[in-house]
Amino acid sequence: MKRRDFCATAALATGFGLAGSAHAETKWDFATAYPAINFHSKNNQQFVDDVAAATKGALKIQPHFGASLFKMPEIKRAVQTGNAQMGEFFLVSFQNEAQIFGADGLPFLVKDYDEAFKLYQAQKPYLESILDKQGQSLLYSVAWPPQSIYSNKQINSAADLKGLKWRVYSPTTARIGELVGAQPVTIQEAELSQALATGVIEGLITSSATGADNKLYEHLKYFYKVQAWIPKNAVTVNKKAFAALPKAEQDAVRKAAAAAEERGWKSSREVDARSLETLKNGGMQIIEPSAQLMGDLGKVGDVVVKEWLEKAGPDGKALLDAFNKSK
Ligand code: PCA
Repeated sequence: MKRRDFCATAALATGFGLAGSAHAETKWDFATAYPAINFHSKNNQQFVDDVAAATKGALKIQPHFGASLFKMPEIKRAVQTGNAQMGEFFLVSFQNEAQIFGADGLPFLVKDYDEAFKLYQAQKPYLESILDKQGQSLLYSVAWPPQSIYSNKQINSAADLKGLKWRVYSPTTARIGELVGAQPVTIQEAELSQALATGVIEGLITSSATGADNKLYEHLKYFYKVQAWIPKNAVTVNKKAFAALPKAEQDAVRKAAAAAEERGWKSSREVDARSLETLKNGGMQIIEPSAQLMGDLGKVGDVVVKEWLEKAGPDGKALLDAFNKSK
């Protein structure tokens, strides 16, 4: 899908002829999975606009929101193979490929955004090296708001999750579901509303933002603010496509990416506060979880972290050590 067209319109219009003024224009596709109204999507749009402005239109990136080009689980591979030059995907969904991708989905490791950012710094060298081996380069990574529990019934302890049709998006959320005796079902964000409307799921763990984007209050009544982890999206670029750019355009992409990362983390915090209001206004009960529920989830979390460490080996341990030291 990569095109590098020679654009001579301007040259012709001003009468200078082709040879001197023709300039190359590169067009990229940017596959994303979340709706255009989502804050990651808005941040990506700003990134695209910044690149267009900095390169005076020489690098045109076309974002495709809402999983319209590829579904979320396909996006990483699409960038790897060059079927899309850029993509955004949810890191923890790829934990089976490399345990490092799941580090930011481990329960109760971080207590707030500041710690989530520190965990990211500890995780980043590993992420960069794995992605590089997969033919892509990390441009930026932005956190979702903290992950909390939505349910169609009251949840006061882990026992209340038993039998619940539990939407999952990662190996860890599936494992948690198993440990509490829920019924895990994998559903992509783009299909959430439909899964709720048809009764395929009755509860899930996700952010305030995703709850607001998908009007989850139309189907579910309870939100338990357990804030179990703060996972991230990653935006990557195909290495060959990036290498083919003139140096000035590469610099423009990196610069816009750094700005997008900073802006994205800031808007994530703001969006969390705003989305909680939206949920409340939509009729959802925002509830502080009981000590029993937090205690139960803490135990489940310990099992999950232990199992992750076993699978992640020395790199996983070094990552967590680096994070703990930086806290
Ligand atoms: N929303 C996305 C990923 C994490 C989040 O908060 C989802 O639920 O799929």
